[in-house]
Amino acid sequence: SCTSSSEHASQRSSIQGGEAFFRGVLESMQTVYLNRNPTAKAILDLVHSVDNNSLCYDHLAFRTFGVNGHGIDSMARLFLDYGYTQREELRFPAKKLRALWFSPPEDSLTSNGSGINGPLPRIFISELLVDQMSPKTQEIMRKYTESSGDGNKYAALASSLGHLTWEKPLYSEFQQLASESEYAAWTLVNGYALNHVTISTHRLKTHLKDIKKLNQFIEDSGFRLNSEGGVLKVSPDGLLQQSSTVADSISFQFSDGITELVPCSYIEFAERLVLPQYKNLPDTEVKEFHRRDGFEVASADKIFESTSKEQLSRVGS
Ligand code: OOG
Ligand code: NI
Repeated sequence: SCTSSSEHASQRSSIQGGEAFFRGVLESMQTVYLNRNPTAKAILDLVHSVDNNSLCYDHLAFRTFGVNGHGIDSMARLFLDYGYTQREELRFPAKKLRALWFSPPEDSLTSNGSGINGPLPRIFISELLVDQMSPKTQEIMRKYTESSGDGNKYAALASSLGHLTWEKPLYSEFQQLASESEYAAWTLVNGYALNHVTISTHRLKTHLKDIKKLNQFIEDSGFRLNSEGGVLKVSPDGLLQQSSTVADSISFQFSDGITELVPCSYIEFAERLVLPQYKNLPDTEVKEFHRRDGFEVASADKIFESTSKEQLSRVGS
């Protein structure tokens, strides 16, 4: 039941003998993420302890600066080279962002593993439309991306090492970006680091497969969920339901010696319901491709807020 397959016609790309290496890269990205984000680590452990089964990832997400080759393409390359297929574009005009998502290769080994060793996840990569920002903000983003030289060619390497491809910024530069775009400020200090992993709730085995029950369980366990527009984000067709935690903060030493807490990463949950045309299939026969695929702009717009000052500064749960 934890297998991944798809009917999508263009998903014929192959991962072949590179699969172990590719999964190793993802695993390193995840190690960086788990070491920096105690909430994500604790929640993964908690869900594992209750639902003592293989846990599947719905998707992984990254953020980028859409300027001079440092945007979506810089991170997408790894996934395209290992058999992923580019899918739809999502636009967020108010946030000056765009995103693309990628579906995994069909022939990846059917795996009984968990997380990164389970069915390969979808990939969600966004980019800030740098040209649309104020001159002052653009100047900072251009300064760091340009100073990284060919760093954009090594986005996946940077992500798996947990290293920025550019120098650490000044605190005042971080603040300037934060005043205009929290996404820009996040990307300046986190670079290509994994922004979140998403647990596929419908592939859990216990009552937690119901995302509403999982949300309640997470909150009862003392964790805060992103409340922007309501905790549960539901697509207009009702078939894609998502929620996420508020990002952890991490101490970051700026190049001027100032050390401040900055937003780091969060964890998301997604339940994909069975498409109407398959509603009579017995539960045991339902595969991932029978379920709602893709992403939802209005929901994503609110999930981006998981790293916002407003969500991080909320008191209590
Ligand atoms: C991505 C927010 C959107 C989703 O699943 O729709 C998202 C981000 O915060 O970078 O994760
Ligand atoms: Ni997501």
